[in-house]
Amino acid sequence: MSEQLAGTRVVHAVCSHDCPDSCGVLVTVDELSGRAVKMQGDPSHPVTRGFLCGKVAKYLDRVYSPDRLLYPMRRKAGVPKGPAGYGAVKGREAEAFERITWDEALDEIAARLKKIAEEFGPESILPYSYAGTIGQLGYGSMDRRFFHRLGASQLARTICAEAGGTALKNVYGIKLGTRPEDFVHAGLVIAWGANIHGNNVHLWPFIEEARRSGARLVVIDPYKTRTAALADEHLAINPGTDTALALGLMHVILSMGLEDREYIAQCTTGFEELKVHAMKPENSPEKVAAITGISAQTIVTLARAYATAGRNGSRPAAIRLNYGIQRSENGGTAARAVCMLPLLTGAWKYVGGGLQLSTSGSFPFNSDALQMPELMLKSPLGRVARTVNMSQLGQALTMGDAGVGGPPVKAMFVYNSNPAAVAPNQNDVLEGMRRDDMFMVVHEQFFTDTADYADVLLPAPTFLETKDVQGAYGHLFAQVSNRAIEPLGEARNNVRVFGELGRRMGFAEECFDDREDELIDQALTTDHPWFAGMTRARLEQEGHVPLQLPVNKDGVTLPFSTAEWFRTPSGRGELTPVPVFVAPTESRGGADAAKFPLELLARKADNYMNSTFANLAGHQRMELRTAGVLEMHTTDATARGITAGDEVEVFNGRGKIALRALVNGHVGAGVVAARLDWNKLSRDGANVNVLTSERLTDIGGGATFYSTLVEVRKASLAE
Ligand SMILES: Nc1nc2c(c(=O)[nH]1)N[C@H]1C(S)=C(S)[C@@H](COP(=O)(O)OP(=O)(O)OC[C@H]3O[C@@H](n4cnc5c(=O)[nH]c(N)nc54)[C@H](O)[C@@H]3O)O[C@H]1N2
Ligand SMILES: Nc1nc2c(c(=O)[nH]1)N[C@H]1C(S)=C(S)[C@@H](COP(=O)(O)OP(=O)(O)OC[C@H]3O[C@@H](n4cnc5c(=O)[nH]c(N)nc54)[C@H](O)[C@@H]3O)O[C@H]1N2
Ligand code: SF4
Ligand SMILES: [Mo]
Repeated sequence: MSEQLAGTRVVHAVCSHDCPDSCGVLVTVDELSGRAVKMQGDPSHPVTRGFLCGKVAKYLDRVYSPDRLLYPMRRKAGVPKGPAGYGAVKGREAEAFERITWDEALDEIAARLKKIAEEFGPESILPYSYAGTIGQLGYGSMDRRFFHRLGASQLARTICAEAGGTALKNVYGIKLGTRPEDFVHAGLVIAWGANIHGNNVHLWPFIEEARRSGARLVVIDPYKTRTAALADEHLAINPGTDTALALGLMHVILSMGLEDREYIAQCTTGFEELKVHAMKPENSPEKVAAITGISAQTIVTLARAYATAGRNGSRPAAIRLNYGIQRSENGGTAARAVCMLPLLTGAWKYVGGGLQLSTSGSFPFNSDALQMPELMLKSPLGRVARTVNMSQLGQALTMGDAGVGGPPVKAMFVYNSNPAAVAPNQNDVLEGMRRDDMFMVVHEQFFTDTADYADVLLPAPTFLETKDVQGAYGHLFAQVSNRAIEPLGEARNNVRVFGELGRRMGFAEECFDDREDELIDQALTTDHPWFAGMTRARLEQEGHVPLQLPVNKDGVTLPFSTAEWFRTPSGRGELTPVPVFVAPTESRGGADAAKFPLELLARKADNYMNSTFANLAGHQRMELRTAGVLEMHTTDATARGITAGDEVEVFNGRGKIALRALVNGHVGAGVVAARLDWNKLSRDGANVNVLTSERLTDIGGGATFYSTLVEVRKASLAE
């Protein structure tokens, strides 16, 4: 435990970044100055247990960064949209923007939005937000009320998890899985498209504890992540082939009769059909080996180990499936296939067995009360507005009516997101943002790549500066995040901005006056038994409160151990429609491979959070090794006359970027990797997303960042 320093107080907060862990955080605040002086993990949190990841351990650098956007600003007359230059994060904006008051900013936004709504219809206004904060209020409450009442386009928030989340719901009916604490009881852990050490580090100690008791960790990932490097076995699967591998494992399990027939009979539907399909010769280990690049022997061994774990008193098998496999064209099917494995072996029956993809669906927050979708009917539209898919932003902004099926986008309001850097097919996104006939507001903490295109900029607080309530997608505790410090400068949180804007628009409904505590109460108002006793007062007192999940006769929570847990239409685990492997168009087995033969993994950085933190010197130092780098296999480098350290051009039909070749054994032949950054920090003002496509996943309409074909050439010296 930490000693409390004299003259300070300690405030319980929750890390609001888009991470499965949702850490409990203790912020030490100096009473006199009101400044946060220390941040640490809350040791009493049962899952996050007192430590923070490397990114957030340095969080005060972010909060008190001299580069914060602290005041509302307006683009100066005549200054074109887009960055003034590259390499500078701060300093250039003074040339492009002038400071204004909040009143001026809100009046201008309201006037412009009103005019645009009258002239083109309210659906020509597009909100664009994702998960800058995953607090319930910051992620989606007053903002949704505002856009619903306005009649603005709805945004399909698909950029991250929609394919996998929908897949999980298709099979189980609910986003829920093995508790992280229970991984200590596993005998075999499979990290499947899951960079646990990099992206979900609080699961790691539970896995390490299991390994000390003899558990094996197998990582299935085309890239040698930190997790893979630390594992017992790394299976470097060919990208986009996970459906084939899952079917191959099923083939072996069923041929050997290792399935759990009793569990299958009680808890699943569609088994016979799946069995016929999985047993086809096309799913034999040999055929699957040719597709996945994993040997037939390895597939047989893994299938047997997986299916027999948990039997005869041995420790069970747990799959940590994460969102890596579903950022691929057929990633929804792949996620469904993997989700079916524990239904065949009955791994759910054992403590420490099963699968975890996301636990977010187990928090019964009352999102209807927070977001009030019924306000759409009170808008001038008088009906539910059309939906625009955020993973096709380039198309929505550049193709007029054809891109959005209705009035073209004439205004965009960006908050909780940095689409200029994170959205696919970046060249089209930036072309759209450059349009002079589009009014753009950006609510941000920093001068991001997206801020460069704003007409009006609004300052946002960090999670230390605001109050919220939060669930998690990697554990089962609800938490309240208290405001530790006053907002810096003139920062205003999402709730306040959209409430005040509602008033300026003349929306008379009282709901636009609700503030944090009222919204938290509304979020918790439900008679769902899993939230029994979950009140704001209790959360404020205890910091974190566990969900009241059902327990069995031994008092143990065992999701999907019995049929009552399933929320599918059949009330069972659904094994149909049977998953069928189809090679992504953009993969070595796909149609475009002749032209662009290399599979690019356009990855996340271990020390950033998507594009967040990329502008901070301390975080950049931790990422030095992979900054501006293309990781290649020696075969592919040699074939192109490239040696480590060479400048290379990475290109396809959508765009190109200049990077430095790194031959480090992290990728296999045919695969290259580069990671996200801020565009303006790179020499040519672009990041990997100039190469990624707007093609959508097979399920859920998600983005396909990991189905990207490219070619690489040595940069010519003349350039
Ligand atoms: N440090 C850090 N932590 C983060 C984030 C971050 O940017 N940095 N982002 C946060 C966010 S938004 C999310 S959604 C989560 C995501 O957490 P993860 O789901 O772990 O996300 P990814 O890193 O996208 O993908 C995981 C792994 O899948 C691998 N992969 C790619 N294609 C395939 C494939 O076809 N098959 C298989 N088997 N594996 C494949 C990738 O190489 C990667 O190592 O992490 C969160 N945590
Ligand atoms: N190539 C490639 N592209 C990817 C991915 C990938 O793996 N590869 N990952 C994808 C995934 S999984 C995701 S989730 C998306 C993430 O995309 P985004 O959700 O856009 O994530 P960030 O880049 O973290 O940007 C979030 C922004 O929100 C701001 N913010 C934080 N808190 C608040 C707040 O309270 N109010 C307001 N107004 N703003 C706030 C932060 O300052 C930050 O700039 O990126 C996707 N893009
Ligand atoms: S980013 Fe994730 S691991 Fe890091 S402090 Fe936040 S919740 Fe915890
Ligand atoms: Mo994400």
